Amino acid sequence: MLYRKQGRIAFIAVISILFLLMLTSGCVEDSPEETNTSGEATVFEGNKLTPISEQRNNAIQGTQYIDQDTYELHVYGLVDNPVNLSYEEILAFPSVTRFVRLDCVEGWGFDGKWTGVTLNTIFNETGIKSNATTVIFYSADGYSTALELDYLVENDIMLAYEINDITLPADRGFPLQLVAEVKYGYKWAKWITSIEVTDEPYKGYWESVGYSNNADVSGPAFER
Ligand SMILES: Nc1nc2c(c(=O)[nH]1)N[C@H]1C(S)=C(S)[C@@H](COP(=O)(O)O)O[C@H]1N2
Ligand SMILES: [Mo]
Repeated sequence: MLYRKQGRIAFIAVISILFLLMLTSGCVEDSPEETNTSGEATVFEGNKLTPISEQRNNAIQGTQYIDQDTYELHVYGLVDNPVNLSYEEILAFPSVTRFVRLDCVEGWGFDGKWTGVTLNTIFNETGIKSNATTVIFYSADGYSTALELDYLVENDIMLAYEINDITLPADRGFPLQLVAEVKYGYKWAKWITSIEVTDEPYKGYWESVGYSNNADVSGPAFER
């Protein structure tokens, strides 16, 4: 009798441990419960995401508040067909979603799940003149930055409108932030209103005071 009772307890213990192991091992990784109380995604493709509340934020003039009903993204310069895209038109393009880390040159960073439209999709609408080399991003706060056309095209870089499955909050760049993968945070323009395609090198807000215009996170922060 006693042995039988111990056997049953051992059996229950083993099942409980197996169940706990299953819960923590990733067997339930893709369950829809991978969100926090704000409805934010907390994991994406096995990568842990930094909650928006713990993500730092940097802006030269504070938060910009953009009205989505009157917003237009202007794309012009060395293109065949300049376009003015409404917020709705931007959302209607095919979207991409990726896990990407933002590293500010000051030493902080965070991991996000980003959703948006690629510049290749937009350039497909506008066409690009063959002599184009550089793309400049202008923002509502007077900020600007630029990247090489080849970098944007080859890496299929996106303009994000969602972070961790949440519409980009105003303080984080609504309606669009450039997800400049593997580049320092100062290339990640927020509140983008215009995109100019050019054949001249361009130095943006931080680049013009000495920050690297290449801005690879593995490279130097300052230009020598
Ligand atoms: N329009 C605009 N975009 C901007 C900035 C800014 O001041 N204005 N700061 C840049 C810098 S230095 C960093 S580190 C990132 C921070 O992005 P986050 O607020 O999404 O963390 O935004 C970049 N984009
Ligand atoms: Mo930054």
